[in-house]
Amino acid sequence: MITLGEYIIEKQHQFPDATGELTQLLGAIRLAAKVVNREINKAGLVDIIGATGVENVQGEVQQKLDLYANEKFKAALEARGEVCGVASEEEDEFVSFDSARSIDSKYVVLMDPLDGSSNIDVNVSVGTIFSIYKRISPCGAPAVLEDFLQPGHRQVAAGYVVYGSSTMLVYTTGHGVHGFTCDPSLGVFYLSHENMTIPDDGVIYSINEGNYLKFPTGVKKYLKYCQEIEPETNRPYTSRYIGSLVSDFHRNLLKGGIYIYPSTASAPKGKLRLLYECNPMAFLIEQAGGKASDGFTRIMDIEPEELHQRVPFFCGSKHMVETVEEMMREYSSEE
Ligand code: P6P
Repeated sequence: MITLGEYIIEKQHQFPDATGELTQLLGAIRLAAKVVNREINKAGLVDIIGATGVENVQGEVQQKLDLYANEKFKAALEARGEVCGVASEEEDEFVSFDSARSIDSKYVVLMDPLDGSSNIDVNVSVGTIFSIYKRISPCGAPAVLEDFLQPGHRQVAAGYVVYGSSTMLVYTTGHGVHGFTCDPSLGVFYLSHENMTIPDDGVIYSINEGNYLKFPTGVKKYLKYCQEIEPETNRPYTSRYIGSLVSDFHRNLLKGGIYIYPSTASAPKGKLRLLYECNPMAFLIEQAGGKASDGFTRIMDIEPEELHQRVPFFCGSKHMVETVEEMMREYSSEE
């Protein structure tokens, strides 16, 4: 039984300039995850679920736990002094940490503090997603926008917390994907899934088929392919869609599968955000042997243009993503 903290320290020699700062940073995320987990587990018992009536920059009504999680992760990251700034789904602009202990720090964090929060009131699992970069701007100055608008292939670490039937923290620093399960009696994350890999093929597809009529032709063709009866290729596949990216991603990572949130007629760039949803998940899935693209371009090669930009997202088992990409290319002229 090795704890998350012990594992990070044991592996920190893998970091190019292991000075313990990234170790400290991941420790801050671990702490905030425990605090948020505690509130989620009793959300039904205290006045903390439900909407605040306030809209975030996405135009989405913020759930109280969204804001709670956002504040706890920001506070933990600022207090640990390894981060000079944070960008969040719940913040219109990035937040620079200008205190003496943070202004010289060399990392920035981008996060979705509580993804899928509309599921909280119905007791469906939700998650936190985080993405970590080295700053570009010089130490001693506040973080600037360019520190956050970096392509995904420059991430130094990424991960998620899934607050499900058990609470797990899954992360990568570019040396494989490793999962830790929280023992609620001790509040300790123990290594439970070392070197997680996604099967090259799967039989699960995750997509909101309610948007079918608005999908690109390539996606419609892929859904038809998934639903054809061909036992020798294990079709028809199984449709599983929780409405919580972290939960769908985590299941597909373990069992094989594909998650698709494509562009639609009403959302030409799709719904998911490049910087704090797609890039971290893309880093994880590639480290696990899978693939992530916008249907045409590798997610981690997309040059960001603004903090909350959205991209179409195809992510999961390598062969499944390649199959739908082929159909997207074949029918792209019909859009
Ligand atoms: P829809 C949650 O809001 C989220 O960002 C993801 O977690 C989830 O997969 C998706 O949106 C659900 O969106 O449009 O299908 O309800």
